[in-house]
Amino acid sequence: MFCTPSRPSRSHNPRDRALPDRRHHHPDLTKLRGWRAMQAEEGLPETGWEQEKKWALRMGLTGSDSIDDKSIPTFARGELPHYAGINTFLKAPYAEDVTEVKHYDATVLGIPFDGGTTYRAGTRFGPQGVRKISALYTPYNYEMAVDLREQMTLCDAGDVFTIPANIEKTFDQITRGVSHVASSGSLPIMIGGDHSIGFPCVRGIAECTSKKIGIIHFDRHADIQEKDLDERMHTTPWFHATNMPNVPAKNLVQIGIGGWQVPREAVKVARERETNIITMRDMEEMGIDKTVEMALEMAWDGVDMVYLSFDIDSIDCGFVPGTGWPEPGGFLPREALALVSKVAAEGICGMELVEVSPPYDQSEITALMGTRVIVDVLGSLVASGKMGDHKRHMDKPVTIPHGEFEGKRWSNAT
Ligand SMILES: [Mn+2]
Repeated sequence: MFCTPSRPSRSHNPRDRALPDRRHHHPDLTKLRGWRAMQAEEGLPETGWEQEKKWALRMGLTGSDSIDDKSIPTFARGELPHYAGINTFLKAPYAEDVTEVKHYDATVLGIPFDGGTTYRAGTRFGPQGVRKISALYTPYNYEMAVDLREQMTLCDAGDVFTIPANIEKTFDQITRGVSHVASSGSLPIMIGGDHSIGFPCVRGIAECTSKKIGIIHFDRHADIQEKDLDERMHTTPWFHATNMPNVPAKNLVQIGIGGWQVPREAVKVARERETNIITMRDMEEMGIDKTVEMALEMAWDGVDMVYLSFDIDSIDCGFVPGTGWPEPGGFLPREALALVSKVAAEGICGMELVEVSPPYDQSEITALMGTRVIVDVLGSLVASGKMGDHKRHMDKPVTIPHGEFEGKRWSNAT
């Protein structure tokens, strides 16, 4: 018989085993995050999940008699199965009537536009690509010990109606859509689209407030020149955003900049406007915590809220091939996720995920990475209790009229 006498035997009393400090598999086990997260799950409610199951049976009819699990409906509704259904982001409710977004803590809106692209296009399919792969996620994160479905409300308002051949009209549409969501008090989460949308997205929030906004921008590229190829392209959002009186350039913090694709024109503007650039190498040398500490200090200095812009190409192109301007030497996925989580833990007034281009993607890994950035931000906002903090600053809400219609669409109902 093999035995290990130095190892204390495990108690067989169930009451003892339920107590974390009585676990003896290893003396340090209870110090690990893995252990703490396992215990924390017990404290999370399940009411949202119970409600969703009942809702699914109401919407999708009860399942066949032969199915033992009576929560399974005939028609797939909500989270399960992950391969089925009509995909909104994270299978969140579709706010088809966008006047309803005010009922949700956060609203996802797609911005399918790649007219600002100066190399590879395809980001007009970004929102649908991200929504599709987002279906494989549950709303629960083990390490954060958060369950988004239980701890926040989320909807997907669908896409802004962009005008493919007209950047300026598209910008106006985006600003209008974002300002509607921001005015409602819901947190706007934009899925691009190329990075030209950064300007109209920030403008949409800036128009709803008398307060000041800082920006934390993850990218390999500075994106701050005035024009590119004679237009306001995806290389230009921060020039125009920081022209707005309540978006000071000194509160723009750009993290991950570097490589061989930063136009010198942009550097001149960054220098003139005194933006703050932390290169990939800076981050590597300082470490994640110090990088975030500096970034937050500079972005939040004298402003009331911070906007988060995440260009997927800030991650090493080996992980995100499906993007418009791939560049080697970027963040590792773990670094990027840790950075955005820590930034979000201080609160944000909105975020955008840009430059996911599904036609160039492989096995949906770029879209998957983009999804992770968004859900990690949401998880961090929930875990830190900062979800909804931006609302009080939306002191100049805009009202956009809706059309009049009564009856049913595509229906025989009278
Ligand atoms: Mn970029």
